[in-house]
Amino acid sequence: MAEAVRCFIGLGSNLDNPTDQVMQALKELQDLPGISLMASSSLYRSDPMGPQDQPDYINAVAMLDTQLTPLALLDQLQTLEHAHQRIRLQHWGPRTLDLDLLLYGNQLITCERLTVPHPGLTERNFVLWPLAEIAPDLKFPDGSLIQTYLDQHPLGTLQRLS
Ligand code: PH2
Ligand code: MG
Ligand code: MG
Repeated sequence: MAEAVRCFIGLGSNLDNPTDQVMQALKELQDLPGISLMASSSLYRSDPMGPQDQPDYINAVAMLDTQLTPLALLDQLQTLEHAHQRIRLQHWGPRTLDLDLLLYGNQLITCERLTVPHPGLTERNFVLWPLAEIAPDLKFPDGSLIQTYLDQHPLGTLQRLS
């Protein structure tokens, strides 16, 4: 069997009880075939990035090991998004569940459906802080350290929930 690859997934929701959406999604990730959930961050409340006339988000990050290929993993994530009644209406607009593949081992992936590392990864405090909580020594594929980006994108109004 192929060796498992360490991956990180960003979770976000700002509709229909976001806390439940994210907690439920973490459970569902655990149950997906070919995926082992290794760790999950706390939940964080964040101000919306993008259009401001939308509710606050709940964000979190999950660490998993998988034997799925990147696109097979993406299929699984999108199936989960659909199961949460995710509808794409507006760019950066409100959503019941967003599951972003942030990192797939040290691989660089650019294809029509997928860009990895996720382009927003090193820019968004609501991704960086939960990621650093579960992987404080993480090195990105380009060799840069997560701690460097935390300094550039401080916690600000981002709130870690207990
Ligand atoms: N996701 C978006 C758009 N804006 N804002 C926050 N705070 N958190 C998100 O996860 C988020 C967002 C599109 O994916
Ligand atoms: Mg997103
Ligand atoms: Mg997305």
